[in-house]
Formats: sequence, C-alpha cells, structure tokens
Amino acid sequence: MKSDNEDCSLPPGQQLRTDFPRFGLPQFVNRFPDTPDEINIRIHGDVSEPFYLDSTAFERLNKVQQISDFHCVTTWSCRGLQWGGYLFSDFFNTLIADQLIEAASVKYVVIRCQDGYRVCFYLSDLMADNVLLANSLNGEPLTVAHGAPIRLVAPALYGYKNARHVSGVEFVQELSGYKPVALKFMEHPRARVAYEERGKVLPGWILRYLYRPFVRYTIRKYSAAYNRYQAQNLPD
Ligand SMILES: Nc1nc2c(c(=O)[nH]1)N[C@H]1C(S)=C(S)[C@@H](COP(=O)(O)O)O[C@H]1N2
Ligand SMILES: [Mo]
Repeated sequence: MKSDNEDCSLPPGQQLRTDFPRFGLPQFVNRFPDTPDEINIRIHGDVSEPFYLDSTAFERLNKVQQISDFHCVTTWSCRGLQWGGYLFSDFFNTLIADQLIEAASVKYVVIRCQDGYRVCFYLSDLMADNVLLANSLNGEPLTVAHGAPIRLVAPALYGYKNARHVSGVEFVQELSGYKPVALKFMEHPRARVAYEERGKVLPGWILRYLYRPFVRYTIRKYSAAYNRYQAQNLPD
C-alpha cells in the first residue's frame, strides 16, 4: 500500500497524538450531515450547467488505499491513518475536466460541506498524487465523526483543508467571491504543512502559540457533541 509518511520527524511546530479526535471550528461543533449515507456532490462554477455526482459516478474511478499523517493547524498530528477512496486527480480527469468551459483557466477550487463548512484550494495542490476523496478509514466505512459520506484527504495541507461531508465542489478562475468561514487571517489559500502556512498575515510559529491553548477544550466539546448526536441517532 502506498504510504507517504516514511519520514519519521514531525513537521515544524507539530506534536504527536495517539488518537484521532473529531475536531473543528467552534461554530461547527453541533453541525452534522443530513445525508451521511449518500454521496451527492454538486459540481458548479466554470461549467455550462451545474450537475450532481452520486456514488454511481464514483464507480467509474479506481479505488485506492493510502496511509498518511494528519496535521491540524492547532499543532496536533496523528500518524499512519489508512484512508480508502478515490484520487482527486482521477475524479477531476474522469468526471469533471470535460465539463469545464475553460479548463486551462480554472485555478482554484472551493469545497462546500453538508455541515455548512467551506474551504478553498489551488487546483494544482488537489492534483497531487496523495489527495483523495475518501470514504473509508482504517478499513471501515467513514463515520460521521470523520466525514461521512465522503471527505477530502490532503496530507500535505493542514487539517482545515481536509473537508468532511463534501457536498459541493466549485471550479473557479479567481477567489474574489470567496468568503472564508472563519476570520480572514485563519485561512491560508494553500496551507502547506511543510512551509508552516498556518494562516495569512501572522507567521506560522506565532499561530502555534495562539491555537495550542484551545486544543483540549475543542476536543472535549467536539467529542461531547458527537456522543449526543449518536445517542439521538441510534437505530430503532
Ligand atoms: N465539514 C467540515 N470539515 C472539516 C471541519 C469542519 O468543521 N467541518 N474541520 C476541519 C478541521 S479544523 C480539522 S483539524 C479536521 C479534523 O478532522 P476529523 O474531525 O476527522 O479529525 O477536519 C477539517 N474539516
Ligand atoms: Mo484543524
């Protein structure tokens, strides 16, 4: 199986965790997907007509497995996660490219999620050979905690680019109409872990100290909210 975590040192400013907690911005702690069992992704932007892709469309793609590390911008990292799903590049080349009005001019991608989250990318970063749309984790179907029905996995980018519950993918020539969900300084357009692109304006190493104090509290909140969600969604 392909592994991209051969290097055993952690990226700058990161600290190892042995668990993989559900995590995110405070405003999404109680937001859950409406249809966690059903892939339905709206493709829009530089296309003549928006369209939807469901699990049948994904059957045209090769299934892949990959082991990679995960690096949250708040400085926790988790090693050796085994993801299963589809390469974003395969998704793009097979299901999207033909539908674009001007493929050569599309430079950015905006991903939207069932919980209201959204995040932006350089298309070129998503075409890397370790970027997946994943629907399994460690050999099990993806849970709601980690992004069901399908999530982005981009190990070279901070956790906040690894969108859970993907419901829309927009292909655009510029990001002028894009509004980040968090404060502006918190979203770097690329967010590459190796370059410590944690956010805009402030240097990455300052953000380490700004974010670290919130980690324990956020994990506790996210875990309690998920326990409540599970209690309310027990099968009859
Ligand atoms: N839809 C959605 N995706 C999201 C988030 C979110 O709140 N909503 N949080 C991001 C952040 S900040 C992190 S660190 C990772 C955490 O992934 P996990 O909950 O599977 O551990 O999800 C990212 N993707
Ligand atoms: Mo994060």
